[in-house]
Amino acid sequence: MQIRIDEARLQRELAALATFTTAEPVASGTSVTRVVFSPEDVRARAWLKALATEAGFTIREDAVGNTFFRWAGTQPDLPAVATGSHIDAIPHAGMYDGTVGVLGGLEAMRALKRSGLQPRRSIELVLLTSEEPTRFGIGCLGSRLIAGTLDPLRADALQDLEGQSLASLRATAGFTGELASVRLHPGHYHAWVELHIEQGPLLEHEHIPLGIVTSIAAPAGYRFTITGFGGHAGALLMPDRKDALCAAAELILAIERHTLATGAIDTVATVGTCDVHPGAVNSVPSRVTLQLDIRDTDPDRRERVMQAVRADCEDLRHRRGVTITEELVNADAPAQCSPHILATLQSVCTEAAAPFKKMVSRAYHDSLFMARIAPIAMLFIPCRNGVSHRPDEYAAPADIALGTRILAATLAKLASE
Ligand code: HGY
Ligand code: MN
Ligand code: MN
Repeated sequence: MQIRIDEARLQRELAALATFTTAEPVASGTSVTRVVFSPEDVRARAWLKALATEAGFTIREDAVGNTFFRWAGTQPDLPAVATGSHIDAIPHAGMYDGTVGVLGGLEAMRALKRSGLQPRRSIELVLLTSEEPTRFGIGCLGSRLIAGTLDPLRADALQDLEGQSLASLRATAGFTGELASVRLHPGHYHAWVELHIEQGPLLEHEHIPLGIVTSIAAPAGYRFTITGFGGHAGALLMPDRKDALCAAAELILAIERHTLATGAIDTVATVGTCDVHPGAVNSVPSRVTLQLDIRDTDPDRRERVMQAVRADCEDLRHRRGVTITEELVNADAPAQCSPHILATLQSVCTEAAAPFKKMVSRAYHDSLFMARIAPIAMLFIPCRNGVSHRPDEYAAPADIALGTRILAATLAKLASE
């Protein structure tokens, strides 16, 4: 079977998808902002559905907007083989994160169809809703609901910064029905394989075009609210202040210190947002909210960092007279990829004489949750300087085409089982 990837068309479609954005053009690359259920997200979804319809695939949308593009196999009742990713993009992101897996998956299915393949198992491309935590503070909403790891009522009550709930936003976007109906159960899929840019420097640095992911690190998210005693920046004397931002600064540095102290390269932590109240230059901050993103391939080691941070919070409460509350947003387990799918990917790469490297994914992906209901694996392609979540994110057309071709051959093998 000869699998020919239409590289030029794939590039055109990636460029077209990047136009569904609110980001201003920048000189450093293609800046994309496409927040879930925004008008540009809704338009991008419609554009993608038109492409899939043109390719002859059937379409199903679930109650949260996960969208399933299906190519029926000769034995359609067998559990399907699936691939997919996301098209939502954080503010001022690049144009390849997630989209390579969705448009690469679409082109892989089209290429297999062009090759004359009649898959035994159906092959399904899945567009997963809200992989990024931008709007609702928690990532992988669509795949969490598929996996049953997020309570549907809690999910529908999630709100964005304007106080709009997931329930209302998904309804406005045209997605109705009970969120509980999103759940898929183990056995629903025969296999899941996600194509994604590495979002790190290793493949490019080692001049290797493909990464076969063996495990996905476990992310956890926490929200800390520090409340002190603020007031007039001139009249409130220093001994009378309980400056919430100074306390937050100590907490942020403590998080960095305890993360580095593990000595493990796989333990990473970032305080990515810091909301200061009242946020006026001449007013002593009385309240600060921090969002912490901490990850590790070892969840116990991640928890030990959190214990050390909590001890420092206790010290800050006493020394600075502030209150500090901690809210758990998510604390997920890592995912191990399926030995069988890893072996399949490896054999496809070997047959294609395509060099590959086995590696850990430190970024999380929808595959982290699809692993709860199906055997999974991920296939990485290099990205320039390891840059991601920035407009200068870049993946070479040849790398995207190779990743798509390996994905296609892997899907074909798995669909024949
Ligand atoms: O943050 C992540 O790992 C993913 O890109 N959402
Ligand atoms: Mn991302
Ligand atoms: Mn991604």
